[in-house]
Amino acid sequence: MLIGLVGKPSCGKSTFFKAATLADVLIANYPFATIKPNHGIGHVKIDCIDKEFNVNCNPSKGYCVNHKRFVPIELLDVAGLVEGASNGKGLGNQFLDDLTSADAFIQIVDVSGETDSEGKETKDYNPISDIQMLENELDMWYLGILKKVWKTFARTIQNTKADFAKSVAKQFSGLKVIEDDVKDVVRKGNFNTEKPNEWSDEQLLRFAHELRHLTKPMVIAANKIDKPASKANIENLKQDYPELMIIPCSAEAELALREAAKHDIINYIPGEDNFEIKGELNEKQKLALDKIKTDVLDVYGSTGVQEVLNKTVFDLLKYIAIFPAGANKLADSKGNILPDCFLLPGESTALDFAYALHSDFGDNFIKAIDARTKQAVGKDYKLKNRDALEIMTR
Ligand SMILES: Nc1nc2c(ncn2[C@@H]2O[C@H](COP(=O)(O)OP(=O)(O)OP(=O)(O)O)[C@@H](O)[C@H]2O)c(=O)[nH]1
Ligand SMILES: [Mg+2]
Repeated sequence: MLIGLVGKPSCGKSTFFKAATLADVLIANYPFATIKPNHGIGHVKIDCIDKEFNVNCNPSKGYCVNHKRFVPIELLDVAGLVEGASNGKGLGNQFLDDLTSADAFIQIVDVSGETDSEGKETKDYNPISDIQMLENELDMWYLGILKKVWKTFARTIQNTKADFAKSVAKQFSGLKVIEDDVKDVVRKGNFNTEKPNEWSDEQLLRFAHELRHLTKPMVIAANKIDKPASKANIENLKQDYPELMIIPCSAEAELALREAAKHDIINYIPGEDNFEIKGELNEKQKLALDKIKTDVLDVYGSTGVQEVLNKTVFDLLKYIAIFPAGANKLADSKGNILPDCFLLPGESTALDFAYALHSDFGDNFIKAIDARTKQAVGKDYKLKNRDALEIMTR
């Protein structure tokens, strides 16, 4: 699972990334602070099943606090994108190629109105056009990728009478394009798949747009909610983009809380609406934490960063979390209880899960046992979120 953080310069991508990963990255109040991409591990948060079994788990990856399990996902923070990037403005859009294999994007939008379209400091800026700008630039990026090979590709399809959807999915599998996506796009857009060689530039752009839309679904992280103008700007965004998932957040507040927790100043579980002060605070720390409490947590119920990650994985991508678990014992051979948790597409079956564990498990699958009910299920059993299963093999 790879999720890309995209947005205009200075919207807070690196701050969001650092809050989610605690990796050491540059955060700065000038545009194009990030040049090389930052790759790191963040987490989605689920109710661990260890509570139901009256045990405490020992995750091999991620961690668990108070029966809240944090399951790792990969995050990528890239440079800022500006209007005209496809023509080389700013840092261009070549750097997006690091994101071709991303499953989804989180678009960070600075809703404070304090940075302009290029990320420079300003006042009373209306962020409404930022989303449109970014989507256009992403479309132009996809168009560029398609155009590089389209002529030869389209001619070959036409000459060999190859299946259009299959060929496109194969050619662009690196972008996570699958056959069904292509069929969907073709059906909706009425594209002539017999003669792709004759498509106009406008048609190819429309195709790029639809394909990008499907293969890089996106949530909006409406960032900097700790600033005064943010609330009204979010309402406007929601009105203008009713079809988008818009989640308020303050990356800066989340980063401050996670760092304070790391330094043992507070107890804080990401995504919660409160924290507990542990040690002696100096006046500055006290003020900063008070401000986070009153301006962010009390108003929005959390900093929103964890919610953005969870909604991306579970609501937008519709993934589910599955635990490998022995029907009779929850520990692995080393005595670790429920060490693993897998994120799988929502449509997955028991057999898909077996293959996710190991191809041998898939090849030799007999049945799966539900660790809760001890009932056996077959290969076509449709997995449910937080299922705990043992795979029985030949
Ligand atoms: N008030 C407030 N400021 C924030 C928040 N998130 C980020 N910032 C500030 O916004 C500025 C830009 O943050 P970065 O994380 O470097 O932004 P970026 O999107 O990575 O910028 P580029 O790498 O230049 O594209 C910094 O001064 C941050 O401290 C937030 O939630 N609230
Ligand atoms: Mg950055």
